[in-house]
Amino acid sequence: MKRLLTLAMSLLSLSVTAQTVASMNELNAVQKAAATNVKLTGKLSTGGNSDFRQLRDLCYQLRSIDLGSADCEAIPNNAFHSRHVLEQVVLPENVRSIGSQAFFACTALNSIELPKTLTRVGDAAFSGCTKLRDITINGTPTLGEFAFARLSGLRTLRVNSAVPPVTSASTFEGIDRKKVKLVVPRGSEMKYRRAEGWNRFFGTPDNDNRLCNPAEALVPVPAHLEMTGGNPLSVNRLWEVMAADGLANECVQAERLLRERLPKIKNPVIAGKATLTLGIDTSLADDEAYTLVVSEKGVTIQGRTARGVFYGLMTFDQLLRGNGTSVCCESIPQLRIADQPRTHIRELMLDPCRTFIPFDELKAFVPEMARYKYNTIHLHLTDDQAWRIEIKKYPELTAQASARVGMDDMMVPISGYYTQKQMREFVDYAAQYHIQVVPEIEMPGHEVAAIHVFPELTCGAKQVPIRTTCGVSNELLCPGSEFTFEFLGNVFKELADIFPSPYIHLGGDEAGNPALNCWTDCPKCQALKRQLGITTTDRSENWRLQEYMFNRVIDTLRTKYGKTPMFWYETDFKKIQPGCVTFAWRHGLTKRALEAAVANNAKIMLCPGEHCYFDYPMAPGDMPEVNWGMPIIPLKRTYELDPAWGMGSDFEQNNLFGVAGTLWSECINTPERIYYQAYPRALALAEVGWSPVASRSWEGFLKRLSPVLKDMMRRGITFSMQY
Ligand code: TNX
Repeated sequence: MKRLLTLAMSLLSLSVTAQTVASMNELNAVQKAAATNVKLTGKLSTGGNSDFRQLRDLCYQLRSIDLGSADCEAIPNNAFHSRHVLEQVVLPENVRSIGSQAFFACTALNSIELPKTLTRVGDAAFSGCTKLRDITINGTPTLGEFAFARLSGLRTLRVNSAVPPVTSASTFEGIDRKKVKLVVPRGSEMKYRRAEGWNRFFGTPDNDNRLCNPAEALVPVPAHLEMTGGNPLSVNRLWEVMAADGLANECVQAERLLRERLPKIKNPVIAGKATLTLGIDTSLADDEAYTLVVSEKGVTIQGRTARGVFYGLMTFDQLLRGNGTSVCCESIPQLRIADQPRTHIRELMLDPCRTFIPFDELKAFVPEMARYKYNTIHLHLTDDQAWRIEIKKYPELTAQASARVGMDDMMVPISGYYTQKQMREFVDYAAQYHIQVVPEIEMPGHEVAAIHVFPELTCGAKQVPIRTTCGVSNELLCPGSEFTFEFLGNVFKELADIFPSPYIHLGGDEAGNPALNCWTDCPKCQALKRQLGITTTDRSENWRLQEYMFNRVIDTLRTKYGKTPMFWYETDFKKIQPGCVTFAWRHGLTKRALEAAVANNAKIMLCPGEHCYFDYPMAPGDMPEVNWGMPIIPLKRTYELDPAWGMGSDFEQNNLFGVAGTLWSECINTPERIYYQAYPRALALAEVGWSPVASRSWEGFLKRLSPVLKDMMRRGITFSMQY
């Protein structure tokens, strides 16, 4: 009765306040941003800036959506991906399919009724809807993998079909059968009891994950894997971790992963303990190298350093995961792995400026990267749209430039910054996973947020608003003003103290290409040009000024703080200061960036746009459906990256610094969507950066990818499925 009353009241409030329109194009931008209840009555569009994309990305306050009288046969993939405030949905009466991840992590959704017309619910469609209490299925749709996984709040599942809908074994992954009431038509219980997937509600289903096949379990693929024969190691035993001196952190990590994979061992299935031995072997050739031996009695991991031991543990974790059809396999064959990385910096770059990443979400990103042996996280802390790091000397920066409304067409409030205390905590946390944190402060472009707070940082001390759109701004830091150097010096002083990494990234991108004229008429810049003897007027002078600016800052960083500066390479940077690291990022210009690195004897990071820009869609129609004209980067393209770019072994030894994937966030509007953009391409890049060519193959990768992705789905990590 009480529920009926609540339902009636909520329907009443819906009818009173709902914006009722045929299509989203009838609402203006403000109405979309303000909408909490929307009822659509027309034929719904599904491609590009569709009704669904607008509902998801422009109506950020949307709590209820009524499509009951709309015409729509297919709810698209990702239709309401990670909409955390969406509580109620009425589906169209003629709907036939719900796309993959359509309601992924709609954490406020409270009930759903699937109409009779429905024939398919896509993979992970409702995964992670933790408040979903009631599901009613009226027809017999096929239910995809993990479609109703991780529904910790589920209490009633009502299926009004005497024939059990076809499910996969993973459809109800994580269901707590003591808490969920399955209601099926009288007389059909036996059929449900026997049907795959549904049998989860009646007992523990059989385990398909028996003997791990190491050849199909590991990403990145190891350099050497040898099967040594004999009886496999049974893993359902009590494990004891024995760690050598100096490996306290790895011991903790080992215990954690054993707890995660083997949570239910109360009475070990096999008598006798298994031992995980962690040790140091200084004869190994590389600081990140390790060996891993599986015997009948346990596992021994040795690294040249703690880092190597940690990577051995990440490999062990994947062996335990086996084929991914359950949390853990039952046994691992005896084997020996000898492994070490091809490149020494394997990085993902996060951009909390365009869209802020809350601190806890930022931390959560770390363990996932570590699984695939990434060792660097690059934080893009300032840009035109925000300043995201507390600077004690200039508290105005975060006070005045960390909150705005709007990112392109999304009229969303975006605010937040990291305190220095948080960043220190983050550095320590990441270090437990052997991940270093490299901070980036942009100069001289992409710095409007700082200029907004201190107009004297730019030529003519112009007052400029914080930018709310993507693209490039004309306001640059003024190289002719001493305040610019004083400001940067003070900021870098604090950064150098917070971040122990030997590297600091100085930005340097897009401050002259496309050509900007900020410095042309500025009297201070003109005076500086005279002083430096620069007489050209073809804009090459801009690059000379930039060089002057970089040289001064680079000198400060190196001599005062002992840091190695990094910057985004632009082809007009003819001279690279000795010891700096450049980043090859621009589409089509990688070769020129590499040649410049060789000519200057500099190190270079490979993150070419055509392979490594994970903010771009992975397939046509994939998220982000609306963007500034991003090219598509398929998974295979990422996998095909040759980190040496055909430049030979001298280049690889002397110049190649590592590989990086970027996650610029103009179009990434929830933390979950960072993972969606990153994975599975970040898995391909992890292998590009770690594995020797001889071990790699696209076909092999695809086979090895499958258990990784199953494991991610089980753990509630989202990724693009359109590869
Ligand atoms: C260019 S990549 C930029 C960023 C944008 C990105 C979008 C780079 C060094 N600069 O400011 O976010 O394109 O993909």
